[in-house]
Amino acid sequence: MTGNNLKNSIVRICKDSGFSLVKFSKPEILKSEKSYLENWIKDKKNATMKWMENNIEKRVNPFLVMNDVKSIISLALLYDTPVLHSDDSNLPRISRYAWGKRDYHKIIKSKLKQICKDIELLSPEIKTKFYVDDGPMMDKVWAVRSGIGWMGKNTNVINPDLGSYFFLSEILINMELEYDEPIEDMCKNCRLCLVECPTGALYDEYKLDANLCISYQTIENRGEIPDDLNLNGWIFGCDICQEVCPYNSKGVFTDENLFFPREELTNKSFDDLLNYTEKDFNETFSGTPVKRTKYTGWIRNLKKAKSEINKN
Ligand code: B12
Ligand code: SF4
Ligand code: SF4
Repeated sequence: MTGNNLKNSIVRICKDSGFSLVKFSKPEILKSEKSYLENWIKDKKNATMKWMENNIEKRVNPFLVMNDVKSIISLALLYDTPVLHSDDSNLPRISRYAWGKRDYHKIIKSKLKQICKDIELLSPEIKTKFYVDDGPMMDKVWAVRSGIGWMGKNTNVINPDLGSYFFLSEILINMELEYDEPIEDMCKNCRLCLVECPTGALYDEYKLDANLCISYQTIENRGEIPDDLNLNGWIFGCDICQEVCPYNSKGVFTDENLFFPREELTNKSFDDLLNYTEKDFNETFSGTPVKRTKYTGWIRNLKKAKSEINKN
């Protein structure tokens, strides 16, 4: 099979499995990204996410992940649905990526496992390896290099037609395939995300301080949330800097039923959710992203967000 035929076959396999975008980039050691990442960590912008300080060499060097990698395939899987959060600001909000019935890591890993099997069947010399989110790969960097989208000022990867409500993943492959080109940054003079981020976490264009980010505080922080950081009703994750982005108003949605919000969470009050026992919490959120905050984080987030609403 020639390079182009192989690339087309791979794109078809990935698209048949539900991925909207499949783009290819050249594996390289990430030099400027490494120094940006190191400075970001030195400035403690990673807050308590200590794991980001580990394996830096591996995260910026795809050859340490797969020594004979020749192409990196970036994939985007849409997760937004036409369902909107209630406009009642007295109700707690869970971010769109997490309110569904199953954790995206599980959904995507099972798709990628099958895709890699199918790709390896195309020729006996092909070897692949896949990652989504929790591996030693910088998902956004490879997505930008392959032209999936540009790095937005809100630090999410944005595609001009699809917006930014998609998960990113990669397949590393030992075959040289035609690389795609990065695309233009279309943020231009817009600064809506910086203006609307309620906590100042986007402290400059393309720069995020996790300490101030509601998403970090409600998902990753295992300790106390600073008193003066208002959660604005969000109890798990935060979508504000994507909701205000003009590229997310095109009505492009997933057809994956598992990403649609769970009925038992729709229009529930703070008190309804505070009534969950640890057992209820574990049963309700088993196999979903919300489980990550654990019961103590769940109750902490709910109590804090409720008290802030009561003060307003
Ligand atoms: C850590 C992490 C977080 C942290 C930090 C977020 C962040 N902006 O980095 C927290 C917990 C806050 C977070 C929140 C969210 N996350 Co998150 N997160 C990650 C994770 C695991 C690593 C990202 C990372 O390395 N950050 C470190 C910083 C330094 O990197 P960076 O901002 O990307 O910058 C790099 C380059 O762009 C470049 N760069 C950027 N600016 C500049 C400037 C210069 C001058 C140079 C030279 C280079 C450079 O260098 C940097 C690398 O060194 C990735 C998964 C992965 N494995 O990559 C998911 C990931 C980024 N998250 C994702 C999502 C969906 C979210 C949320 C939307 C979830 C939610 N609704 O609450 C929010 C969005 C918040 C936001 N505005 O970014 C998706 C994004 C998909 C997309 N379309 O872009 C990812 C890719 C997960 C996935 N596999 O789909 N996340
Ligand atoms: S996720 Fe929320 S808090 Fe974090 S940068 Fe975006 S708007 Fe700000
Ligand atoms: S809101 Fe505007 S500045 Fe922010 S990411 Fe979207 S287009 Fe870029």
